[in-house]
Amino acid sequence: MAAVATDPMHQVLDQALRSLAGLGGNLVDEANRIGSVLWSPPRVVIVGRLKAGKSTLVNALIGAPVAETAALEATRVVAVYQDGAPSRAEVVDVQGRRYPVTLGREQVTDLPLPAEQIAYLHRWLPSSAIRSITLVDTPGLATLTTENETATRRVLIDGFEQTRTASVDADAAVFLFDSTPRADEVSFLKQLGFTPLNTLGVLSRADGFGEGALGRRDPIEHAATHARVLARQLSDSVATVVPISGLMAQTSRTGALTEADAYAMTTLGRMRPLELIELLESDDPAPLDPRMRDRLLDLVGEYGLINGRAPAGRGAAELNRWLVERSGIAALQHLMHTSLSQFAGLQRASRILGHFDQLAFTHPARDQIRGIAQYARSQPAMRPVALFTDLHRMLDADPASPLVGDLRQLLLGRTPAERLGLPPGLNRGQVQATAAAKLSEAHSQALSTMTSAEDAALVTLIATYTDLAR
Ligand SMILES: Nc1nc2c(ncn2[C@@H]2O[C@H](COP(=O)(O)OP(=O)(O)OP(=O)(O)O)[C@@H](O)[C@H]2O)c(=O)[nH]1
Ligand SMILES: [Mg+2]
Repeated sequence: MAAVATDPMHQVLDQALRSLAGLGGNLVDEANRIGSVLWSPPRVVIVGRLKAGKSTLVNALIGAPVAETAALEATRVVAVYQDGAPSRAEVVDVQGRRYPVTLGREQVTDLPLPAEQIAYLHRWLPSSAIRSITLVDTPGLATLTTENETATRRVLIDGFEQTRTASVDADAAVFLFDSTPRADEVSFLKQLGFTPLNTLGVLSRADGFGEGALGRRDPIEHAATHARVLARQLSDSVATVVPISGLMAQTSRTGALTEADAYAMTTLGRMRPLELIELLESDDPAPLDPRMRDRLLDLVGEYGLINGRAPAGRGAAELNRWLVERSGIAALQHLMHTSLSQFAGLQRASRILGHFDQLAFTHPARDQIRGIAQYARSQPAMRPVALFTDLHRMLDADPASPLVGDLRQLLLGRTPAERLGLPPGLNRGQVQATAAAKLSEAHSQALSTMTSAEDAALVTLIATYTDLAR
């Protein structure tokens, strides 16, 4: 992955792994194992309630109908979708053993093991859409289907009924809900161990939000407004909330729509929405035949049929463009490839340094290993990793601490002023004065810390404010 080789953080970690391998013995294998994590794209797991639209969204993001979606059939196993050729799949059992799987056209239809023995399905397909992010689809969370929930927990939550070999090692999450998430869903999300910076909320099924396609408000506009409310309510758990119609995104991004579909939609003319839906629900939906009616509802849903007739009049390409635009998928993809990837990278780097610590704990060469990790941590390029690791620990130890807000701001800000939570337009001296004030505050706080997380956070904050005050 030469594209990221120039990233200074990767360079520091790569150098540390070379030093680790240089110690010889089994550390060569360990370094290679950790290195393969370092150089693979971040893994983003899609989680949420049963039938929230997770697999539909996965297909939309990949641009191919690889994940099974259905009103009745639930996703039964965790599935990792990774760019790679040839198109193939393996099943990984709970012991980490791999078994080849035969593919149907695009989807996996037969599993070689009973679902409860499977940790996850590993699917490779050549697709540029997943070249820089690997996607992980999961069975939905629901109190009624505990076996599905167990499958998701097993590979995502450290130490939950699993060996490390069978973990998918996700670096970030997309959390899907089609209304306000339930408390048990939010608590599940917290157990996954991501920070709000590497977790995106998605308000799914935006095309049916509120009163739906026949309601007084446009459901997609309504969903957008509600997403902003949810983003504030869930700010402890997610970076933001993006409204999405996964269905419209899937149809438009997988190329499912044909010119005949667009033409069939135009034959519905300018009928009023309620009349149109009544017609679609009748036994004889002429001018459509029942098969075309079912197909169109599957492809674009009620909202798409009512509102897509005008763009459909300009042909399938225009209808497709309209579906992409209304679906909200571009905004989600943008966030996934910018901030979510960035913070996924920090979580992964933090985990890699954690591997060094674990090795140092058990290995005879512990002093050398500890020295390598310490040297890596002291490099300026690793400062964001330290801030992120401290944020992570503080969220566990004391989420209400004011240090949480400081760490978060330092990670999110792009300019020194932003990082200190200052408004734009201040001069350099004012920014430096604020950093100096924060620095002396951190020094005095460091005299009376309550937890080791706070101790560590203040060390990082002092180093960071010292740089900013200079
Ligand atoms: N109208 C509409 N329907 C959707 C949308 N997303 C998904 N659906 C439908 O909802 C049903 C379930 O979608 P899936 O993508 O399989 O949901 P899931 O979250 O993967 O479900 P499980 O794996 O069973 O938890 C399917 O019939 C989809 O066509 C959407 O944005 N709008
Ligand atoms: Mg599914």
